[in-house]
Amino acid sequence: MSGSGTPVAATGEAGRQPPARPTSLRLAGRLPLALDRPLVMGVLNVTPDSFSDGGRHSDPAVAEARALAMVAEGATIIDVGGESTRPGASPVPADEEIRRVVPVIERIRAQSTVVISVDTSEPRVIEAAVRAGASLVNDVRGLRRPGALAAAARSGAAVCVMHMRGEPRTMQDDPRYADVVSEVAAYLESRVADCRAAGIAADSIVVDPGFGFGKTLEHHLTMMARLEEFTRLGCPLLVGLSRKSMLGVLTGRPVRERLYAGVAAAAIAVSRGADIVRAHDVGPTVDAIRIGAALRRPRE
Ligand code: 7PM
Repeated sequence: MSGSGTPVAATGEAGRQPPARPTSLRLAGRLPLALDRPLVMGVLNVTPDSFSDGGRHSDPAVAEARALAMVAEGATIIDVGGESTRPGASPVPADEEIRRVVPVIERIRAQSTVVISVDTSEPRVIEAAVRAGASLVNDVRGLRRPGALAAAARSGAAVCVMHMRGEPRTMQDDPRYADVVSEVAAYLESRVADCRAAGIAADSIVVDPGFGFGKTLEHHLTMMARLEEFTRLGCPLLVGLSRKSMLGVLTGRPVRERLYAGVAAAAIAVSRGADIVRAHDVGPTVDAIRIGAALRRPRE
């Protein structure tokens, strides 16, 4: 199993053997999730202000129907989020986040065996969401809020720790890195170590370099070109590129017209080692990542 104690340099010095990545993800209260093929995590925003679906899913019945449609299109995970991480968005009180996500999680859980993930940074939301049926905690803040890491560990859920420079409010204010890949990898490595120290199993930790979170186009292109370096952390790798501004910059297209760019990016990310792709357009992404998987280098 990975995470056997020796710190892993993500910079890949010659001669260092990276830890083998787990072939399945251990989840709260259910069978492990096989990672022998890439998976799609469908995005379900239950905020009244989401940039790409305009809060159309804030009614629990509508959100449930959207989740089941994504399952039918081939999503293996549904990521339910009640806080907007839009740059400059105002914070949502935990009670409000719970009111948004818990009824939706309960409804999906009652209708489907799909893996449910909760996109949150708040300890009380983590607790309530896992109790309602979520088995993965996806945190853009990497479980750095006071109490979040402990709440995730107590819940038994798997976690996805993502890299973000600063906070949503400030993350796009002139981000600078000497070497974006090594800095992001070093951050993820330290978050994984903290998760392990809090008692989270090595095969319950997913890492995500955080496309769109405190990086310029140049940084994004560098992370894509060198995506395989993140697999050396020894954890399953998740990426979210769907509808993001880098696709808009490269194509000149607004959010509603970024489908083809997004599926191209998903296929390439999978060909370079991504195990899970977070996407709004599930059906097209399922097809795209089949191509990416077929074009993967044989794994170490
Ligand atoms: C505004 C800006 C609204 C950004 C929504 C977003 C990721 C995530 C998000 C990701 C993981 C979006 C993002 N992105 N979680 N949550 N990885 N793990 O485009 O890239 O959906 S929110």
